[in-house]
Amino acid sequence: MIVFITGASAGFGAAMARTFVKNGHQVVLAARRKDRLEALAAELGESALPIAMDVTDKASIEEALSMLPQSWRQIDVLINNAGLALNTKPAHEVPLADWNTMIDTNVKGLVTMTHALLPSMVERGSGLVINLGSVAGHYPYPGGNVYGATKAFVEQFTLNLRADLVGTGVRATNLAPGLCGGTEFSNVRLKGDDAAAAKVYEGTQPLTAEDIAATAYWIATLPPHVNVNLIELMPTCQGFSPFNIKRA
Ligand code: 8X3
Repeated sequence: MIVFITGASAGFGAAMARTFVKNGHQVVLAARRKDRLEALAAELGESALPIAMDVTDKASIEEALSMLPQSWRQIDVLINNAGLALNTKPAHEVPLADWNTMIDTNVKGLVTMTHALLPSMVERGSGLVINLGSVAGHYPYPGGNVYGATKAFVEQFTLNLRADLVGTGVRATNLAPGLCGGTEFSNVRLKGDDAAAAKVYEGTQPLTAEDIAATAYWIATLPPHVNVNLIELMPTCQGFSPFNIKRA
């Protein structure tokens, strides 16, 4: 299989790249950070092709796709992994720029990548789009505001893709993880406050990027007649909050 992974320079993306390559597949590593991509590509060998690109920039996506060598053009699996959370403050305290950055990447970037690669999958009668959702798209929590809303978009977009793709042979999945450690997710969300980021995982045994990679690999290697619409994972130590009722 040829697998195209966005946000491949670290975290889930890098773990997924390692898993697919280890199992004999070719992986296009797409991300903004060229040096990180090249280091990962050097580790993975010739089954990995690094491409520097920004999912929030349509021209950069088009240029990257146009530069793919002929033998790398039939993308079997698109993993829309690039995404981020910014801020844990309540909605009325978050800068609008943070909201827009999340919408640009998690929503518009994911949609633009899908729009670019879906027609060729439909033409070939096979393919798979795995979108990285989140438990934050299923359950509200304080400080989740626009991040959770972008992941709810991912959920509904994926299901609507399924509705349109029935009969085409192309599959779509929303892979929605909960608390996951060992990635830069919380460092980015908390804007470089690494002590606060570490605290998010204190005393927990969170999911790992390898758990997510194993799940993506399982989804991608199921027989072609099986479509996982949605899969939600949490670490065993995570659960649901009770409703929050302000009493007088
Ligand atoms: C991130 C998962 O639990 O931090 O997508 O909201 S959580």
